[in-house]
Amino acid sequence: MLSRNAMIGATLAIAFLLLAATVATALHQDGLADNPWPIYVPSDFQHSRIGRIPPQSNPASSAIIWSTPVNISNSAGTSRVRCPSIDLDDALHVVWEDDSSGNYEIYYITKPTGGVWSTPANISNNSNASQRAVIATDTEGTLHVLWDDWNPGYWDIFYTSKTSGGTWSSPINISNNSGWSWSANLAVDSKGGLHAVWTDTTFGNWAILYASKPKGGAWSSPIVVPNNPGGSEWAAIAIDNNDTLHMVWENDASGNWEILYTNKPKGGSWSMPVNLSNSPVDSLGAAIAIDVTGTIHAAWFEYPPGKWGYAGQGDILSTVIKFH
Ligand SMILES: [Ca+2]
Ligand SMILES: [Ca+2]
Ligand SMILES: [Ca+2]
Repeated sequence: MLSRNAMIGATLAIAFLLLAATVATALHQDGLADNPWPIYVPSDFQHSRIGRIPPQSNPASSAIIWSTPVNISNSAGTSRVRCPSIDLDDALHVVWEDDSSGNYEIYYITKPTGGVWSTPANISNNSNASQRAVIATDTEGTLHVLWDDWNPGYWDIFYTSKTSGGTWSSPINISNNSGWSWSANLAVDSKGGLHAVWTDTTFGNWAILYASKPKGGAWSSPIVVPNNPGGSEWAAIAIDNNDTLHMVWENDASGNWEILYTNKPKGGSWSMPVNLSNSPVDSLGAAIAIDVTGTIHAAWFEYPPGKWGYAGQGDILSTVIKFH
């Protein structure tokens, strides 16, 4: 197993390397599987391809050498990706969505270090649209996956897990409300507790909901994260070495989209949001990661007027938040 710091470092690297894809899929605003808006996916990710960064042979070199992309979904249908969502311990774990069965399903694939890719496994396995999966591993190697599922009539957040060497559990509905619930993100604390956030319309305005699950326990009832007025969506979450949660998301209360930030110490409450972007143009597609020093990094797109919705036409801004 990699050390926690190494995992954080690797997660940070992946978060930023995949920022373009994250931002691109974040433009899929309305949660509909049949969204008429095009989803821009960089060509390297068109078929759920990922690359691997080999060890640097020359530490002085700033060049990153990517391996040859491999098509790991190998599907006749459409494989859509949120990133694809990747986590790693001593293996790579990847989830994505694919409609080759006739409806979108969540597929899982893994590759042990030095090994080969497994056969994709359908882990949602229902007749409804299942999409936007995220995956995380805990300290014992148990895999945890969340995704959006059309319930039907409204979107809910579904959860399944798999212990090391075990099988996938029956999916359960952790949002279980009549609003639209979508775009979940997941963090795992040092005790194996899970922390989920997602966008939800149940309480009027689009809001960010939060639910947690202690190791071996049940999911809590979701609560609304303290919020500005206006709509909130697309939360990204990270957890630091003290098990403090850090979250960024989009909010339009100011009249344009801004990136807000809040944190929640272990056992504490969410802080009041801070506006990180504070710009007159639309600020969208936030990502967050924590490096080995505990410094928190947030990045997002700033879109010039009239350019919203076109990946690659915005500027990527980043903010460093220092707490220690
Ligand atoms: Ca399905
Ligand atoms: Ca719901
Ligand atoms: Ca802005």
